[in-house]
Amino acid sequence: MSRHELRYEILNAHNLGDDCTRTIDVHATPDELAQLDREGYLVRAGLFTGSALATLRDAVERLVESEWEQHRGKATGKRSWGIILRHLMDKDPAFLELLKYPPILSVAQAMMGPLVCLRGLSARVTFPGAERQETPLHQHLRVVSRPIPPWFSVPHSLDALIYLDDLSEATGLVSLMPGSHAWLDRQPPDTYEPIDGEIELHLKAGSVVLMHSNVWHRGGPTLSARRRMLILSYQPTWFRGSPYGVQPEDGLTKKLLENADEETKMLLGVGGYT
Ligand SMILES: O=C(O)CCC(=O)C(=O)O
Ligand SMILES: [Fe+2]
Repeated sequence: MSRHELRYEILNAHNLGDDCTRTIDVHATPDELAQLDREGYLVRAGLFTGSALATLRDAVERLVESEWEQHRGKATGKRSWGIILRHLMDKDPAFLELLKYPPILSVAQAMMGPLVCLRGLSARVTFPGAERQETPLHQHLRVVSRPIPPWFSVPHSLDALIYLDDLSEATGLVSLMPGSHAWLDRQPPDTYEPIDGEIELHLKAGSVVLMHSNVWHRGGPTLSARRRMLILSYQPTWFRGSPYGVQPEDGLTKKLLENADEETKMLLGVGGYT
C-alpha cells in the first residue's frame, strides 16, 4: 500500500501555542483519497491476516457468548439484522488495539482533518436459519433536512467495515451505491432489493471497506454460513457520539483515560476542540 504525508496546522494558537501542527502518515495515495471522496468508498483487500484476524474473531466469539441471552432472548422474527454488539473497546482489550490502527485512522484524518474521534466500534453477527438476517438499504447519518439551510453542516464520518469471514452468496454480500453519500436531497428507498447502479462486493476475510457513513448500503442475507463483521467509525471531535447501545460503567476505555496522552483522550471523545 502506498503512503504519503499530510501536514495540518490547527488554527488554535489560543489553546495549543506552538503545538499546532499534526503530520499524518496517510496509508493511501492521493488518488485513493480522491476516489473515497468521489465514490464514497475504498476497498482494502486482506488488511487483516493471520493472528491479527484470529484475535479479532476470538474476541467477537467471546462477546457473542457472553451477550447471547441479552440479544437473542427477545428477538425471533421473520427477518432481522442479526445481533449487534456495541461499545466493543470497553469490553475486550483486543478491540482497543484498533483505536489507533494506522491504515484506518490515518485515512479518517486525511479526509476529516486531525480533529477526529471514535464514533464507535460495534460487531454485527448473522446466522443462517429460519429468521432471514440481512439489512435494508440504509445510510448512517440521518440528519439532513430539505431544503438545505444556508448554514448547514454537511455530516461526514468514516466507517471501516471489517469483514472477519469471507463475503459470498452463502454469508451475504455487501452492496453499496457509489456516490450516494453526496446526495443531500433524498434518502434511500426502504428496500431489501438491489437498486440501479449499486455494486456488490465479494471479499475475503480480513478485508475492509472504508466508507463514508452516508453511502447507501445493505448487507445481503446470511443463507448458509455464519458471518461476522466489525464497524469501526470516526467522526469530527465536535459531533455527538453514536446514540446506540449502553456504555459499560467501568469499561476498558475509562481505565485507559486515567493516564492517557492528549491524542488518546481526543480519540476517546475528551476534548479536541474548544
Ligand atoms: O454487514 C454488512 O455488510 C453491513 C452492515 C451494516 O450496514 C450495518 O450494520 O450498519
Ligand atoms: Fe450500515
